[in-house]
Amino acid sequence: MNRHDFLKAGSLAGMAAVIGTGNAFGQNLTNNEMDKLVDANGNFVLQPLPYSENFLEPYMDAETLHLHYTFHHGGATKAANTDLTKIREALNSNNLETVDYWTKKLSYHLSSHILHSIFWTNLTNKTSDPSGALLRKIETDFGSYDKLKSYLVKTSKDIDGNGWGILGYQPYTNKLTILQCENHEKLTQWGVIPLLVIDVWEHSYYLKYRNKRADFVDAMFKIINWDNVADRMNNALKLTS
Ligand code: MN3
Repeated sequence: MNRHDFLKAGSLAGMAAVIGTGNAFGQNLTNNEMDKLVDANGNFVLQPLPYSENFLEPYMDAETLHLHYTFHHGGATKAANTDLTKIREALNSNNLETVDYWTKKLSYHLSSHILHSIFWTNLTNKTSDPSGALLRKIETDFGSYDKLKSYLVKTSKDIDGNGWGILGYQPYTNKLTILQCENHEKLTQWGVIPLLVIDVWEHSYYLKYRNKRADFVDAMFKIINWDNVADRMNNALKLTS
């Protein structure tokens, strides 16, 4: 499938070649299971690190790694389970009063779980440079590895407050890209593939619905193409099959 077909079909199958099939993050992670973020019951789990706590010395000290992994990553994983439980309770009791709060919390904690799981597996105990297909893609999208490196270094150092520097793949444009991520989430869960989106910017309803965003959202459910949503879900499922 070429890129045009990929975009036309809204298919994300092309991503499989980039991120590896069979798991969410990468082929070489099947050995350590660090990428299995949920257990058989759908609860979030903190997997063992793929190395010992002093493996990254001296660049990352064992004590920092221990605290970081156990209390920050581990704490977020635990909290994400609480958030999910609260959302399930709200849905079961038909009381949506608190779902904004818990959804926001879940995006914060689950994004932490996801990004930390990637972070630990991104690191090893020897220095290397990108090569092969990754290097060629970097050269196409950034000019050279040196340019990517200075761009990622600069944007990571300049993040306001807490956050992450991220090199990512944008499937909709088939490009590697850099993100400055403040905190963890800005209400996203990293890696989520949009299936159904509702545009609630004012420009999408102001002529007909004036200030009544709620009426507009209700009306959208008269015109949603669920076959299209189903297609998008099927394509997304292929990533992990
Ligand atoms: Mn951290």
